[in-house]
Amino acid sequence: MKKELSVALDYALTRGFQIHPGAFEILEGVDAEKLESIIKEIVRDKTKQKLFQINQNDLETYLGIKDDPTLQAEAVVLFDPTSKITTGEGTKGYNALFVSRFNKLKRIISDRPEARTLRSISTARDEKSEKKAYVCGLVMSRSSERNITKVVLEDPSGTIEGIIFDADLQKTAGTLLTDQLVMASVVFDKKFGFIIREIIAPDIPDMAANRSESEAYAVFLSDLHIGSKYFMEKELVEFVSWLSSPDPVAKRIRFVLIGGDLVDGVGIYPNQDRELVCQTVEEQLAKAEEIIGRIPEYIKIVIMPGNHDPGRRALPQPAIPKKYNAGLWERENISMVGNPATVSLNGVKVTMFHGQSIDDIVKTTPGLSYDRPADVMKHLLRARHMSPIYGSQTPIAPETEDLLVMEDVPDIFHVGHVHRMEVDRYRGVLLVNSGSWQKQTPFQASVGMVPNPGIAVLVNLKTFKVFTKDLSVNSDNILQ
Ligand code: D5M
Ligand code: FE
Ligand code: ZN
Repeated sequence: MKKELSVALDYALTRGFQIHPGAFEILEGVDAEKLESIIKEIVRDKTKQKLFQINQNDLETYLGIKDDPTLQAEAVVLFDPTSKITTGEGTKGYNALFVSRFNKLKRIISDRPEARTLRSISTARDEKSEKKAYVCGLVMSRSSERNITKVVLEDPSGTIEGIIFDADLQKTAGTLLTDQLVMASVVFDKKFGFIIREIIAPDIPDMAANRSESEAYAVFLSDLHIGSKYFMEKELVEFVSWLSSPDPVAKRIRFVLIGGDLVDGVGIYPNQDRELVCQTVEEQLAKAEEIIGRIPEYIKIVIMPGNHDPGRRALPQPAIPKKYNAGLWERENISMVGNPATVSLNGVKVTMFHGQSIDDIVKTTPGLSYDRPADVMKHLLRARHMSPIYGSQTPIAPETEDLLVMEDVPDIFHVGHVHRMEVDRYRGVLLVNSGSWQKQTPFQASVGMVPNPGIAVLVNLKTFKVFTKDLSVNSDNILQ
């Protein structure tokens, strides 16, 4: 028994109280530092009432953990690419994809006041105006040499190369992602050609977030990698058991979101079989179902795929196909969605994206690192696109509609993939990278990636207060 618990029990017993076994069980689950005040308050109140027994009901009332019917649990899928996937053919498909990207992002950036005088690139090039003209286009390239930066933008009418002299603006230009859309003001100079004076990203407006009316909590998880030798099964099972414990926070949880890499998959990287404990996707998903099945049924669960899950590899990804595990699909409290997806939890809009593009962005953008995934997430919000860079490591399918454009601004942006739990905020949006439940793999150790696995992120959807539940304590999650 914990020392704090025996002290609390002694306090009640020496004052002539009897403690009911049901009450004792609840007390065992209460945080040590809260025990003293809880017991003192109950003893004080019940002494006044001359009732010298502490039962389960007393504790549930005091802790506010009685099943609260006013706690809403409404999960609605607002956007899911699964049924919208209509991949085009080859070059034609990619042309359609980029036309769609340009049009959608131009519509978004047109809300900016500067867009009132927007010119097409060919018009701006013909006019060669010495007065400021605004153009917008996808970033084809950016390059820096000898104190100047050059940026090439493309819209459906043509391309334009602009030069930047200003040091601060060169820094901004240095963080532009290839194939993202930006608006730029240019002036024509007889000696240098077009000089860029401003660069404006679509970005998100500063907005007050939607809030849940009741204090329901959501849990953010990702990168479980079930089936891998390094999957932290003991810790995840312990966390899942905690969900049905009498802990007052656990009792308020109504949603669990899983942001991809539910399982480790098969044949994802060379010689993966040596690092698997379950050799088939079906076996891995059966184990996933067994663990997820222990989550109380009143909790709504959303499952999105990542690059390790079955289905297709290219973005956008459809939901994990039913043929691999019908059980997950058949559960009433589970929604299987594609990647990316947007769900409403009691009115709070959550955009979920596994985060594959982070690898390409970290590699090509100065100042970004795997340790700070939330900074990369800010770039995605500014670009209003989940995966702008085309032709690098992240496979993107030639969809006729670009489903990776972030059309709606979320209240919470949930990403995973890099196995580093981090929480931040950007312009009223809560950024959650939900880390992982897989210990450091030999590959990660070889490239110096240090994950912080085994931490669940919990958000009170009314107050947006964030809590973490760290199950990794005392577990040797780093190989080395
Ligand atoms: O990816 C976890 C992280 O590790 C993610 O940032 C990519 C990186 N990673 C994993 N395997 C590789 C290989 N083979 N090359 C490059 N980067 C890699 P996860 O999706 O969980 O495997
Ligand atoms: Fe992962
Ligand atoms: Zn991943």
